[in-house]
Amino acid sequence: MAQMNYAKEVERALENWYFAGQDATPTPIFNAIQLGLENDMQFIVPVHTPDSAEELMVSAEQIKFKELETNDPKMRGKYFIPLFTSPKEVDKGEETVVIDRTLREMIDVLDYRPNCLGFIINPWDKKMVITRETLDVILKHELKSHINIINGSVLYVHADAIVNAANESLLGGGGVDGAIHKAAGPQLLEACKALGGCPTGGAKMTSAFKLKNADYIIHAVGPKYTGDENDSKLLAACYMNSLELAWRNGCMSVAFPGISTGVYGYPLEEAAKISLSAVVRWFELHPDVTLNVYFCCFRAEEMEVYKNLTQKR
Ligand code: AR6
Repeated sequence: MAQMNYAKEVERALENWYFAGQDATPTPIFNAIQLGLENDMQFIVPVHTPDSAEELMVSAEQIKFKELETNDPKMRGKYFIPLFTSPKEVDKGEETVVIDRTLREMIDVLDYRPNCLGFIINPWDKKMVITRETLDVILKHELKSHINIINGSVLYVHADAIVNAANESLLGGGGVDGAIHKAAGPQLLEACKALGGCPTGGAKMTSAFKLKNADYIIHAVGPKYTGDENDSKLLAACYMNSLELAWRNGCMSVAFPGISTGVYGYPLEEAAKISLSAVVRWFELHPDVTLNVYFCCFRAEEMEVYKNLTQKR
């Protein structure tokens, strides 16, 4: 993966954290930051105009910060350093000169900045305050693939890959398939034509085209529910093949709809159990891989089923 993509994953995890609402866990964000730390992830840091880039490397004195507006005398003069995940996030606020710095370098800066309380990632929009204490927690966080249940359409979740519930032709249809094709634009259909279809249980990948919250679309073909015992094998295969494809293409995050639970008629609870077991199985088979997986519940009853299942576990 390219260096900047780790920061992008932080940005995506932050978007989803806000999208998921109050009870959302920050685990995907911690995963993204930890993985980024291990891979020299760079953030964009606002600076006063540097005298020379070289001087900046040594002193880091030019880093801009925001002092706290507070009446508390103990907090006076204390501040946070802003870090941005992308130029788009920088552009949401006041104009500034910026430099790229690895998170590791920025953590070192804290050692000789006693008044600095920590960092604010993306302060102009969906921000996260990382105090020194939060940073300690993140540094101790154990990287681990994670399942997040999200209330909302897969189309609005930010992930390297979003999964489409397609049919064997891969040429579009109703439900989430129709919505994804509409959002991604006509180029998606052209790309799908070139794939030559896909058997039930399989998955194929394209670019996300006009869909801006993802880089890839994985077209997974779920089974039409018949009640036959083979249904569950094919549905599990869809999830496992999608994760395999995502991982082989360098993705760190994948968002799923409830494959086969709409037009294809798979009973919700059964399908939810199969999807969770399949993803957990894939995690077990890949203990050294960290993936942020999102199950997107478009309908209230889907959320209900996933919540019940995950609370019991
Ligand atoms: N936006 C987001 N999620 C949706 C939407 C939407 N507009 N519509 C449905 N879902 P389905 P399937 C969720 O029926 O059962 C197509 O015609 C829905 O709540 O889209 O696998 C294909 O071309 C459910 O969780 O897919 C195939 O022919 C999930 O998407 C066939 O339907 C899947 O429901 C596939 O049927």
